[in-house]
Amino acid sequence: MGNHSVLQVGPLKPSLAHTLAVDYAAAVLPDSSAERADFLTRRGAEFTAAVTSGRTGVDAALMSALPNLGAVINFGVGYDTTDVDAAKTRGVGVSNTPDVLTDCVADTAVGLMIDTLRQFSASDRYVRAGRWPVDGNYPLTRQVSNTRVGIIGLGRIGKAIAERLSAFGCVISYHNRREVADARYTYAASPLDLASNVDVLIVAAAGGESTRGLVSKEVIAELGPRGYLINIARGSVVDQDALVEALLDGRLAGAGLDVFTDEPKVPEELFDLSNVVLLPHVGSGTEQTRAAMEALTLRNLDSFLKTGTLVTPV
Ligand code: 8YV
Repeated sequence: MGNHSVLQVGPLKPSLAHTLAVDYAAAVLPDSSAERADFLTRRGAEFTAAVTSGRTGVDAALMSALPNLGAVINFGVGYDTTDVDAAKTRGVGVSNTPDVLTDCVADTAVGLMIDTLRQFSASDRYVRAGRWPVDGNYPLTRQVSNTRVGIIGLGRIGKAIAERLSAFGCVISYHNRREVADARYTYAASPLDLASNVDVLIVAAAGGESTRGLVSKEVIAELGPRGYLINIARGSVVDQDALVEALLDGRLAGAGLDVFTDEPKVPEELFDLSNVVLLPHVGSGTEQTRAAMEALTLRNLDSFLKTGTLVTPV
């Protein structure tokens, strides 16, 4: 593989980290900032490829400490932690792992929506706490089928969610940067417009600066006390403080969240609410999908090392 040298940036799936170490003799970027600075001064110029995940990414500062970097290979579809503009300026390619996780993330969105509206997790806790024989039947919850669902971000994952929920008889509308030409769903020009016409708002937009806070305090207010928010995208797309306040005050019917602004930190004020479902960012987390993501990550790495091109560039 010529003069190539591979750097692992941040924790990765153990089998992927193992392959990188054994088959590619990859180095691992140290965690502590003192060690990291010393490592980069000594060895920064060696590396031509960095393998990372959405959790860590390669920012502009790290990129400039890796002057011979040619590619950032990202395990995951979201790459908001990598500075794509800086990469472009430097002629560094960036790849991600699209398509292979679409089904699992869409499954998660639908599962989370059902759990949130029907309160299955909370009902399970009710049974386990021995409350059924003592307190009687569980309170009534909200119907999922035939609801009006708004999707923010009608990309691959957004479309897969829409298809699934169409089978539930849900009426789908969406907001996207641009109207999607072949979409069968009603377009809303803004998140606010979308929120005013739906029972459930599902966030499926990419993270990053262009979508930061798109689900604002005003959008949450528009959803209102009968509305639900589901987020399987990135915590940054939602004003999390406003969301927590609305949930605590009963100004929103409920929320299902797989992602948060400062993972793995989750607002503890939400822990006691039965109308809120909290997942530890498991959207793509099945054996099958993670194996496919790993394989695509390695295909991108191999392709870059052999030909200088990426299989799935962003
Ligand atoms: C991964 C994700 O868990 O693909 C993404 O963007 O958020 C998830 O599939 C994550 O990237 C792994 O770090």
